[in-house]
Amino acid sequence: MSTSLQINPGRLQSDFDALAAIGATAGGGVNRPALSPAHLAARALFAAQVKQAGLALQIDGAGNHSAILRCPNKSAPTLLLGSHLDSVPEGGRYDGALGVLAALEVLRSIQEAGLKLPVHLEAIDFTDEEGTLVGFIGSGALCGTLTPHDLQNPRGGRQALLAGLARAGLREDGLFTARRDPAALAGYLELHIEQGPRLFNAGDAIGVVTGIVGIASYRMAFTGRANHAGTTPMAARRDAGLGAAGFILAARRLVMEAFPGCVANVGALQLEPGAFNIVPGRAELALECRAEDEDTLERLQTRLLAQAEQEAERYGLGLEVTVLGRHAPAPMSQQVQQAIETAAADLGLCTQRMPSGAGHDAQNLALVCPTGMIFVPSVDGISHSPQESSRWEDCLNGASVLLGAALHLSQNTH
Ligand code: HGY
Ligand code: MN
Ligand code: MN
Repeated sequence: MSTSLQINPGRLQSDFDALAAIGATAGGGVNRPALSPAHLAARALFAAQVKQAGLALQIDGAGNHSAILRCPNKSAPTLLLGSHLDSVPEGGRYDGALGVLAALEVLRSIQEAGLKLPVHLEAIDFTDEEGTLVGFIGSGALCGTLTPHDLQNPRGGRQALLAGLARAGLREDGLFTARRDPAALAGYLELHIEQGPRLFNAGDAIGVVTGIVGIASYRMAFTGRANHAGTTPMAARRDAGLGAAGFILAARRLVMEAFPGCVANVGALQLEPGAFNIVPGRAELALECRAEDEDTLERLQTRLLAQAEQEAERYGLGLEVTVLGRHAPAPMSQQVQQAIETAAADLGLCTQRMPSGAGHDAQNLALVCPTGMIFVPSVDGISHSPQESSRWEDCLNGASVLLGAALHLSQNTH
């Protein structure tokens, strides 16, 4: 396979800068929640770049946007490369964006070189990777893991989902038409920033992802009794805020003492009615927990729910728990990991194999085709923040490894 083939660094840089300007926030971040006007504007830019490159543009029933470079054999399978253009609220400009634009750049470079591969190539931007609405709408629909039940009480709320779908011109029942026949997929490769400190601290250029954590999301509410903040004796209160506070601290202690390598996070907390002079009668929190394997995730979920019950009892409170979503841990393909390492070695880049503590669309694709991820260093490991950044040289290395691995994989599809 031609090793002289290279990506076009200047073109990737100008695409990246143009995209980062969409939904840009102070401090260098972006705010492009799934199917928000800013996200739709980012998709419009991607579509324009695809057309400008003379590639076919495809938008499926789940809103996934793709550039397609077909090979001469019409019945050939498709090698998918991609990531996501949506962001978390007040997020960073590299998370997802780098992977989508690098995938597009790989297709353009191969097209310009006139290379004829035995597979079709597709650069895809998946809908709602960040779970602002549901979580993995696009890759879940494509892989067949998304169900109508997932849309009834999603973690972003049903009204926000319906508003987003309407804004994007998508229909609930249309989402499921995005499903692909796994036999039509040769594999999936995703370039992504690590979003953690390992590569940056080790001075390694490329991370070869071995597996992606499983993630469970809950909405929890501790329920007590709203009362007068001035006249209700401290010992007589049924203060819902105490249940939430006790649980947050106990969850941290539980994970740090009994679940090494796992995480639990309460990312949102709301006290109601929410006034200076009312003892809160309700405390609602958004909980996520993550583990690298199925059994540990199961045990972690059980222990956290038991802990919540304990805190509710301690403060004389009720407890409401709603499961909002669960994505299984996913091992990455050995074949794809090998292709990534070979591509990095061809470029003289040092690699390390590592798990992903972040969730990714790849954990859905791993269910239906050989899947792998390429990580590049995040400066100080910061992500999901306007301070998220990666050295541009590392981003270019990642895009070059994506090109090399795609070429390797395209020759070894079976
Ligand atoms: O939340 C995550 O782990 C990913 O960034 N979506
Ligand atoms: Mn991401
Ligand atoms: Mn993210």
